[in-house]
Amino acid sequence: MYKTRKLLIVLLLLWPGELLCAQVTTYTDRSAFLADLSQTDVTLTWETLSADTLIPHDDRVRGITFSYLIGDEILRTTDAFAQTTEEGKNSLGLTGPDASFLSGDAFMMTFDIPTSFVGLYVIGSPGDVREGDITLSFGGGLISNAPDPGMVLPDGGQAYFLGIIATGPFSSFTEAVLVSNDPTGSGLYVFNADDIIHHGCVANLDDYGSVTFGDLALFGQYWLMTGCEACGGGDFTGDQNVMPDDLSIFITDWLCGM
Ligand SMILES: [Ca+2]
Ligand SMILES: [Ca+2]
Ligand SMILES: [Ca+2]
Repeated sequence: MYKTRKLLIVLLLLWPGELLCAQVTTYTDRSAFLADLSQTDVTLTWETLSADTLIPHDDRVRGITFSYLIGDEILRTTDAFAQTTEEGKNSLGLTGPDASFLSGDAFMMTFDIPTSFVGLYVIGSPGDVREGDITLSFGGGLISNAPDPGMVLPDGGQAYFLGIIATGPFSSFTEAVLVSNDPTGSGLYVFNADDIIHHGCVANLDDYGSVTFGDLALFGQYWLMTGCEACGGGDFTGDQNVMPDDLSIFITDWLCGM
C-alpha cells in the first residue's frame, strides 16, 4: 500500500510536465508559423476596440483573459504607434505616459478555448530591444526574440514575432505568458504587443464560450448592413458589409469551440 501511494505521488509530480509533455516548435518567422498551423486561427489585433480602452487585471477580450501585476498600471489599447498592417490603429500597452510596457513587465493570457499554438508581435523603439529580451512561454516551450526584427514599421518601430506550436496527443493548453527581461531592474526598453494569434472561433462575436445562439443574435443585428466598419465583428470578409459571404463564414464556424 505504501509503495502504491509513493508511486501515485511520483506520478502526480510528473504530471503533466513529463508524462504528457507536448512537443513544441518555436518560431521567430511569422510566415513559417502561419504555414504550420493545423487549426483555425484568430488574431487579436485590438482594432475592434477604441484607442485607450482599459483592460483591467483578469479582464477578458475576445476569448483571452489578461492577468498581470504591473504596479498600479492598467493594460490599455493605444493608437500612439505605427501598426503591422496599413489599416491598423491599435496595439496593447499600459496606462503610463509612454503607453508602452517597460522591460521587466509581464502578463499572462488565459484562452477560453484550449489552443495548440500562440504567436504575437512585440514592438520596440528603434534599436532598443536586444536579442533574447522578451520571451513567450506556452505548452512547456519558450521562445525569445531574434536579434533582428521581422518587420520595421513606418515610424521606425521594430516588430519581433514570437510563436510556439505544440504537437502530439496532449497539445492543447489554455495559458501563455509573455515576460520581458530587465537585468538592471531600472528599465532598459519599452515595447507594445499586437496581433495575438491563437486557435479560436472567428464567429465568436460575444467573446464567450463557443459559437452558439448568442453569437447568432449579434450577427443578426448587423445582417445586411453596409458601411458598418467593424459591424460588431460580423464583417468577417473585411469589406465593412455584412452579406451572404459573411453568413457563409458564420455557418462554417457554427459550434466552433464546443
Ligand atoms: Ca493592431
Ligand atoms: Ca459565443
Ligand atoms: Ca463582409
